[in-house]
Amino acid sequence: METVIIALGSNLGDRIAAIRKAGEYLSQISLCEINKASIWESEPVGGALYPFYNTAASITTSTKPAELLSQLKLFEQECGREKNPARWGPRILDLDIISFGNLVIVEDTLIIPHPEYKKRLFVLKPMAEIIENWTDPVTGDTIAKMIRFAPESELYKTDLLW
Ligand code: PH2
Ligand code: MG
Ligand code: MG
Repeated sequence: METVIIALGSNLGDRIAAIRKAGEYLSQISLCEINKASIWESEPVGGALYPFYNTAASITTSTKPAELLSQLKLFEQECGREKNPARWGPRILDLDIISFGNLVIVEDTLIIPHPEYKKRLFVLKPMAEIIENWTDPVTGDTIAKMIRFAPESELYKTDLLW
């Protein structure tokens, strides 16, 4: 059984409804009660255009990483996400595996820890709320350190519940 950190994002349609639906789904597939970070409103980073709601959750699973990835992709589509969306296009729901226990995986379709998360405050700040003591299995860096080095971007914690 492993603890898996999942980052959630939505910048299209009823964003809070999508995050809440994802929360129910993650609770269902998790073997133990899930930990949920706050919902943060964040400015779009990269080529994305509309503001996001972002958060993170930790779940526990005995499912293999590739299998979990396909389950999450399937659920994104069930929530109305297009199968092959444009890279920076708006999305109803994005579920990214950030870390999977202390595993390090580099495959064509799956890289763990997530290749971009260190640069993304909208991932790191929610993560820090739920797994403060976690360290990156490749670099040994703490979340606090990664937050110090991440490029600036605007985000604030909302009081929305999910
Ligand atoms: N996701 C992206 C690109 N840019 N910006 C914010 N603020 N939040 C995201 O979740 C996000 C993004 C690609 O998945
Ligand atoms: Mg993403
Ligand atoms: Mg994704």
